[in-house]
Amino acid sequence: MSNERTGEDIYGEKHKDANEPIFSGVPSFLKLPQVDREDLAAADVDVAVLGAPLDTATTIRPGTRYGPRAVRAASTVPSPPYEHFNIETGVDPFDRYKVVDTGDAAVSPGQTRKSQLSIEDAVYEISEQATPVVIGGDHSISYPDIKGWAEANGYEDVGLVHFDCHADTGEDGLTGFEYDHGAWVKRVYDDDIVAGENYTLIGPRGFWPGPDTYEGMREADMKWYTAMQVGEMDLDAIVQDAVERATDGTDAVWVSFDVDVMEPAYCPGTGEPEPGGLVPREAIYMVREVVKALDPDDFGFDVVEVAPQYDVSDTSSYNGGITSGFANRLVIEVLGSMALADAGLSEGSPIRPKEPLGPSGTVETPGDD
Ligand SMILES: [Mn+2]
Repeated sequence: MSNERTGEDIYGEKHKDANEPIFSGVPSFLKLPQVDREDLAAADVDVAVLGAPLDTATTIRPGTRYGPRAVRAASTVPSPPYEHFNIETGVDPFDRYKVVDTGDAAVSPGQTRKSQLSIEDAVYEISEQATPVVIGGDHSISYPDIKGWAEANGYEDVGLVHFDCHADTGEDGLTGFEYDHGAWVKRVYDDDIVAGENYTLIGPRGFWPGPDTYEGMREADMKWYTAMQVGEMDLDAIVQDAVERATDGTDAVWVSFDVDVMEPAYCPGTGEPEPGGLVPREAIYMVREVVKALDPDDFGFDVVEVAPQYDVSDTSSYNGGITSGFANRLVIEVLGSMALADAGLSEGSPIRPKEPLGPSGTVETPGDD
């Protein structure tokens, strides 16, 4: 895509020099520059990554406290960090945005609410200067994520596009905790940050929450597309509906992605896997298209529930398992779509073959005789 600056302009000499082997060096996200949150303004940052390693609001299998570190480890593949031209979308977000890693929010296991408020403060601080991209942690972090981001920007009405196996609209969690990872949607709804008609859930299935909660969602004008419907329907129709609902009368849109929306075969590294989920192409496509249709200046994103100890693939050398790798990919896709939207483009400039795709019809095959 045409652009006035390049990654080299943004990242300077490090743009080339940082091309070191993937197993070497300090694994910040994508090995991007590390900047303290209080220095974001001086560093003229566009997008800031934050880790939120909290998992004590989890009721089933814990372990997402290791999520941010695992996603960072997976993100160092491939190198170099500042060149990510996506051959399908034809866009390199690092030619447009200065993206940095701000490290993790302070958390204290055993002090769940205090940790959530610390995450809220960190996201607030980031959001005063940059677009927040938060890597969890369990899904309870999305309440502080959205609150901190909305307060820093003065957003009163926020749209929410939520990819998840679970609605997370429970009044509280399995054991009654109000700030449980299954209750954060109810918290933003009760706080009047997200109205039901601005909320769309993509990918639910299974048995939780129960019918009473879904009745309440229906009454609140919330909408959802089950995982089976994602498989059956035109993905563009789902994307268009979710975007229209999220942007209707709102100031900004948050996209929240729980990796357990995925079929566990593709994302086993999560606390509560459920059969019958999305395949990566469906998820990547929808995330791409949703974010492309939003205003990148009034936007935030989190990816949550990566629990690397349940992951498979290359976890022993700690270059990340397949679930961590998927979460890393989603973040890069989000950045790419933001860059396209920021440039006013609906698509980038992928390099394509000279010949149109499909058989040319000019070659005689034996069957023609
Ligand atoms: Mn979930």
